[in-house]
Amino acid sequence: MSDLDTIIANAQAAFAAAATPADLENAKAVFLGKQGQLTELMKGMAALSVEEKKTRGAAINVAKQAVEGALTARRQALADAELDKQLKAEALDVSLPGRQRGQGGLHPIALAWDRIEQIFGSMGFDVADGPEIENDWFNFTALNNPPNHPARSMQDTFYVDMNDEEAQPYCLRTHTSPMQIRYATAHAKKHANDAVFPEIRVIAPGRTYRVDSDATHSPMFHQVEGLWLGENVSFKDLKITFLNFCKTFFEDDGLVMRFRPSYFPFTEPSAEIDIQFSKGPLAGRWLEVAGSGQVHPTVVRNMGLDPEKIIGFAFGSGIDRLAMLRYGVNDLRLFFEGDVRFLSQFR
Ligand code: 2NL
Repeated sequence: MSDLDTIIANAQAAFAAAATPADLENAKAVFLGKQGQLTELMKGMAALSVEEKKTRGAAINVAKQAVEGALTARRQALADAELDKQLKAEALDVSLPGRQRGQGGLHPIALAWDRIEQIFGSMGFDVADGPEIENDWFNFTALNNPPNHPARSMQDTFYVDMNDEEAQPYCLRTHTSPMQIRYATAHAKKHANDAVFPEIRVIAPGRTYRVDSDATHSPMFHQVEGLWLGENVSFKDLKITFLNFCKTFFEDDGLVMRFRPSYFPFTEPSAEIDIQFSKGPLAGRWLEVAGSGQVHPTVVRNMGLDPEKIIGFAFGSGIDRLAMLRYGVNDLRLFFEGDVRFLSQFR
């Protein structure tokens, strides 16, 4: 084997052994670099005669082309292998099912709440809003609660320590009435000088709090109250309004309603409202769904209105109970556990 054939064979072996492009470039330098074996042979031709230069030069060139060919082939092979590796790593299985986004939904209490606002809205009722931490005036006093009424006791009401001994006590509101007192007070101020008093028609839905926790009571629950005040608003209006609400909310046109005498400090006279479904698993049973009454003159006065002129009614109902009856839920606690198996049924 000639010296050139040996160089070609060595170059081919060295290139084949190069596992990376960097290895390959190092191997290339050994044969084709400035001090590479073929370059050195070229330099060595200076001493040869013209004839010898021709044949030797041509032979070296053929060898150089063979080495360059081997180099190019190996470069391509390494690049192909790299691309192959990358394609395998990034393989995309187009037959896999797509990733699905979990579908959410409104909580049944939120659904009931929305329906309540929608139905009363259709009868001209505005929606009031207000703080969940209330002071003594708005939660108790304005509503004609006597100073030592049991509802004010620490056993029934969550008190909030505001670090201010001088201020009136603060508590988590025990009903949503305070929002209506605030709403009516603002309304009275705004229209104090109007020739004709514009009616107040408002509902107050929201979270309420009482020290109470068992199978049928949650320390946080939801209430909706309604208030309709004007110069000529009567119990008849309460009856037609609430009956229409119940028929629509429960989707039962044959539903019937009755009033039962009751007592609340903020209304006089007062009545419990019972309903009876005409269909469904609860048909024929009387169910208590709200308390109501004509707003007490003292409460009307506490709103900044004249009880000799302004009269009307109010009612209060539990949204949680309305939702239980509407959606057939038999345990109040299910609403507050956050179990998806329960919640997903209302999507
Ligand atoms: C019940 C009883 C009731 C009211 C709430 C009310 C509000 C104002 C003035 C007068 Cl601003 N009354 N609210 C009246 C009667 C009953 O709720 O058992 N609720 C679950």
